Amino acid sequence: MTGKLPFEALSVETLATRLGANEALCSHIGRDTTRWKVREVGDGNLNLVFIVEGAQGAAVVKQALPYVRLVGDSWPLPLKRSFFEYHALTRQEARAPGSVPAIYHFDEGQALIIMEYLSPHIILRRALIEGRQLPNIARDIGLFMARTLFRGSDLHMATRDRKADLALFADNVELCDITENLVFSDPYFDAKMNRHTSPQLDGIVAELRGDRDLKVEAQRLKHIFAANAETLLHGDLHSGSIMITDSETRMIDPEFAFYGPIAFDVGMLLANFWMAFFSQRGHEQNGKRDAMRAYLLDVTVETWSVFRTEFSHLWRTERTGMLYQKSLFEDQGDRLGAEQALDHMLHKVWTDMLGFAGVEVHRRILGLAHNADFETIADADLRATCEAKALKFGRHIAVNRRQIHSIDEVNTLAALLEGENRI
Ligand code: SR1
Ligand code: MG
Repeated sequence: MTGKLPFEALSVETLATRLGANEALCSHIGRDTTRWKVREVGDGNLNLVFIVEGAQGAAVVKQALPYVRLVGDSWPLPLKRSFFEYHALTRQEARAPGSVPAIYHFDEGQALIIMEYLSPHIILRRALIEGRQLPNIARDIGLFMARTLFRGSDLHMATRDRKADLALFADNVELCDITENLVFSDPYFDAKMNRHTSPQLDGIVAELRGDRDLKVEAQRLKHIFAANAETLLHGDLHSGSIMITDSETRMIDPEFAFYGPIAFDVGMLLANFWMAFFSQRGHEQNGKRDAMRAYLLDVTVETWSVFRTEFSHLWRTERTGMLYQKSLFEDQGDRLGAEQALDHMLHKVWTDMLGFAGVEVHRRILGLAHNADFETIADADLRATCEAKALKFGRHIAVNRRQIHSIDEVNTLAALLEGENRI
């Protein structure tokens, strides 16, 4: 296949014929296509994902479709998201080595990326629903976020390179548009594709949509998201974008990558841990999940702590960009000045992170794209009870984010809400 052919979606039936001469794929899995086994395993909202197994190994072939898979061809979406995913993966690998799948081949015209098959990894969200406690995720994800977010910014990069990258990713307009609408606006009015557990949540949904402080805050956060091109974000760093084993963690799917605020990835990620926490009550058929709940809150504490510590370390050792130059601080013997600026920056990340986390929780319960943590709770009353607690939590941290000073405070609130038994 060459990039010059018109785009054509792959299928289980056509993949071997169409990619049988692809050198990168053949060299990883074997050339004998009669021995290839192809499965389509995409369970995300947007793309096709194939696992191709050959005599020598396996690989993943991910292909964008010209529309949103979740909705269908009534919602067109450009193929170029594959280009942004490819470029984001290469930068993430350079900035946080070993944190993403290896790329074997990219075909822009066919919007496909051939990459490492991660096995026996599973999606982190699934593991959390099953009640598995993974020992390394907080450290691995905290390091990934600090390294990619610091090293992709003007704190570290040569500003000419960062500006070129900013221009490259600025064209990821349609994927940003999805986030701008689905995360920051749709949950707060009667948007066409919204859905929620009804009638159980009707009352609280009406309350949130009438909540002026919340709506203003969501728009302030949208403004920060759209107008603060600080660093190259993953852009969709939820627990469905992370693959794990007991000892390994890899981030996948950065097709929403663009230059935005440092706090966005951190907030989205922590929101997904808090949603996992609130959903545990719905997964207690085989026993109580008290230990899992305690684990999840510990994970939020450790993730934030690892992120802060690594970001601070990089600030002290790799601050080579045009922001907060060492010539103004350390080179003049003013180490405290550099520490003061770091404190200011981390405080802003903290405050904005809470806001982004709050609206991410809301959109997964009120908007189009729900998450399996809640969706797999079959009993609608039980699901609504879990969701209502999460909605209250999201509202509190989004609106009060400037008055909340520690992650222990946030987790105390989560535990209090979790203990409540009425909606
Ligand atoms: C229409 S796409 C819906 C959601 O799926 C992706 O994973 C992103 O989270 C997006 O917001
Ligand atoms: Mg995705």
